[in-house]
Amino acid sequence: MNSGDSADPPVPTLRLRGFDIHAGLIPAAGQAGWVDDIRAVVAAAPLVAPVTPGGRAMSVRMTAAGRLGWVADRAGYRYAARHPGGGDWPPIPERVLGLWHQVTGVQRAPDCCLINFYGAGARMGMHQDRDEGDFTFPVLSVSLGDDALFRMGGPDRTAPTQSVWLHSGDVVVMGGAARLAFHGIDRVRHGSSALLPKGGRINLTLRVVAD
Ligand code: MD6
Ligand code: FE
Repeated sequence: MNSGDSADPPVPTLRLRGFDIHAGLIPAAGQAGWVDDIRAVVAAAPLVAPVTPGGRAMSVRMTAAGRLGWVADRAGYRYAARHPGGGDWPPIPERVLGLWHQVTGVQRAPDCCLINFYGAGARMGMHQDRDEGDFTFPVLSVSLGDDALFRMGGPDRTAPTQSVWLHSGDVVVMGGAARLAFHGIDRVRHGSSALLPKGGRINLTLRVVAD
């Protein structure tokens, strides 16, 4: 169902390579409230420019909300109980939790809401989400702001891939057979959305870490 007005028509789900894509699930009129919530998280837990264990700068900037945040640095990729600056991660906003329960049907709250910010030129290489302890839970992703080209593959890097443009308000669920599928963001059309005054894209990914 929609997370906005109950009179909104139901949103059809597109299923591609096992990913469920709910286009426009968050109505345009509701998106500013999401951005306000994310700004409050970022004020308490600032975005950081992560470095891969191999020493390469990632082009996205990241922070998180929840019991655990996902971090990348020279020591590796992992979930951490604190922001790299030393503070606690803020709680996951209520509207974000509401969407998780509504869309996934999972009773348990997610442990982590990872926040990725894509400025001009940012992208994300093909990867699996596999730092969690239990892959029976899905990963839910929310796109806000600029359009992004999302590439979906299979359980190994050689599997054929399929791409779809994600727009502001789209929600993707990666679960079941697709839970360990490779995926990434090839490019973002900077300035394609007016949601953020200076452009950019926000992606939230919600995960049960089950540590
Ligand atoms: C992004 N998304 O949309 C990157 N991960 O910016 C992800 O890496 C992702 O969309 C797990 C499940 C869904 C996703
Ligand atoms: Fe991912």
